[in-house]
Amino acid sequence: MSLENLYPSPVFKDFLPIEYRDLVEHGPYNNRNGADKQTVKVTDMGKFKEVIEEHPMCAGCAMTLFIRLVYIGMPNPEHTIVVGTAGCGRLAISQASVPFIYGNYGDTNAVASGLKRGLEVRFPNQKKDVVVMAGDGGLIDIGFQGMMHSWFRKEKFVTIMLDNEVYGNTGGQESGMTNHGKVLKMAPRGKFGEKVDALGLAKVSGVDYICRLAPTNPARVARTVRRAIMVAREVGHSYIQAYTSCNIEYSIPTPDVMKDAFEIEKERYGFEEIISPKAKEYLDEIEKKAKKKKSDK
Ligand SMILES: Cc1ncc(C[n+]2csc(CCOP(=O)(O)OP(=O)(O)O)c2C)c(N)n1
Ligand code: SF4
Repeated sequence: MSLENLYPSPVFKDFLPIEYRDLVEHGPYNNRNGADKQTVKVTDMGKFKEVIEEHPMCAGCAMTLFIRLVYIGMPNPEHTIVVGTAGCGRLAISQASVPFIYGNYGDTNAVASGLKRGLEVRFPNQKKDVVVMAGDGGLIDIGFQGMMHSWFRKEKFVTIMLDNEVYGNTGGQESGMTNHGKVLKMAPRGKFGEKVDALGLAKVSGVDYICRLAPTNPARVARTVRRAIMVAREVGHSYIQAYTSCNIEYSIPTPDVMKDAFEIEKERYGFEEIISPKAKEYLDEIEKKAKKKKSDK
């Protein structure tokens, strides 16, 4: 997509549905203040039209909040393509006005590798960002081989794991990211093995930007996504692992979803960034430039 594709011809403008006009006039594309990137802020949520229109996920699902924040963090949503697969997240991801490719369960990182390489050839003068966003089952179990090899090859895209520590969409089977001993509807004897150390795997695979976080600090989520995308543009692969609890399969009362996120963050899911020296140098450079631009205003 590009902004030219998004803006309607003036003669059609009055006939478009209100939500489309709203997106064009009040979406992140039109909140740029002269910049070439979206400038909407998490603190302004509710005052601009988000690229996610609506979604059929469960009420209070933390994954939904996280996904909304991912789209707010994208520097150039009109030049971004999201690759996903079966699982709860795609129910919201497929409603966004950002192109979405639905890979087969397990294929996401192979699809994204080919896509990113193809986009570089087709659009040599325009950076296109590719983001894989899929569940823990889709990535650490069935998509494990594709994910690991994309990491080894340092493919220039972002992998985001929506880690609800269960197969939520199919009714509660354990995944590699479920904790040891956890009893679930379809794991009645409790998880036998340990939670896979996906951060450790990312580190030894040479992933340039790695982050683990919970959606307790919305501005930090958006900043993390921005950092991951920028590193994937210029340096190498980025991996974000987000705790996005499943209130249905973990029986978390809806009003307590954020309380749970804070507790789990404190207990075992603290914010952690692992950045390679090359990625750090690059991030320091662009973040310094951005700060200077702000102070010059
Ligand atoms: C090849 C293949 N195997 C199995 C399925 C069935 N399936 C759909 S969603 C899903 C589990 C999703 O779990 P996860 O990836 O952790 O995402 P969540 O729903 O928890 O967000 C499975 C096994 C499928 N669609 N395709
Ligand atoms: S089943 Fe769980 S992860 Fe899926 S939408 Fe519902 S609360 Fe969210």
